[in-house]
Amino acid sequence: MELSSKQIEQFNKDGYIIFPELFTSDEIEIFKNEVDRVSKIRSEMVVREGEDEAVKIMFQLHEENVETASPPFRTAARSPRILRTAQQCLGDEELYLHHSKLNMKSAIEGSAWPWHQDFHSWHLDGIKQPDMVTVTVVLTEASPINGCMYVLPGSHKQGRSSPRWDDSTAYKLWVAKTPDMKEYMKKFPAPVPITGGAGTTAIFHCNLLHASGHNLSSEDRWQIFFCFNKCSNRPVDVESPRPEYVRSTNWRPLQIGPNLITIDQRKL
Ligand SMILES: O=C(O)CCC(=O)C(=O)O
Ligand SMILES: [Fe+2]
Repeated sequence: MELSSKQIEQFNKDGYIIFPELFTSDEIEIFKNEVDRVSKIRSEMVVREGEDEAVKIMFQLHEENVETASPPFRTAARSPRILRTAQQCLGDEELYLHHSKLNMKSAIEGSAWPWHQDFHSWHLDGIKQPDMVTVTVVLTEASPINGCMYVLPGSHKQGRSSPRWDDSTAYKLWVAKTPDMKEYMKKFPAPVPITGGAGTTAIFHCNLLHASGHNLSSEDRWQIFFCFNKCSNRPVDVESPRPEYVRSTNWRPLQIGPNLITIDQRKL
């Protein structure tokens, strides 16, 4: 898959592009079976919460030789639809994955992610330049009622705003300060929801402000995130680095692989 120069221009201007139902229903079926399989694994990379131990996040599905390794998600991360899109938006062919994670926002209980820029945490990981993008694929239909993501168009352009640490939600992360956020909402076009059928995919810049709401629906919302960095922008050493599954040190450039996700790749 090759983006047109118009699409790259749109990415540079708005900070994101949405591709409706980029993965087929057969591919989504394979992904969902993988989600069921991996979510049963007991590992620090499978984060559970609450009394019923519902899985909240699963990490590192794209890697080899880890407990959560998933050949279909590994193939997806290297597919032209994902890797080539990231390469084109970053204007660099040598990329690696800083991490991947699958957020399972559970029915009724799955809570909001406040407005934030991802690059805050990644800068603290030792990454100097905001030359990173995330490709996210919705694995279940995404809608406002099930807590779909929203992006604030063009907000990546203002650079990094000074964040505040927020531990009031289940996620605990650096978020945009409320007075700043009110200003940004006046300054930039209205937030855009990333909605659509399963397989809908979006790419967004690491400084783009984004958020998502509570899941008020009766179905879980599953969404995977592949966070790419330029190999030339790999992190410098930091004191007490976060674990490998969120701050990868596998800095070898990813090679483009097959485009289609097929059942055979389960055994790869
Ligand atoms: O799952 C979501 O809705 C948002 C997740 C997110 O922004 C993040 O993991 O940084
Ligand atoms: Fe985020």
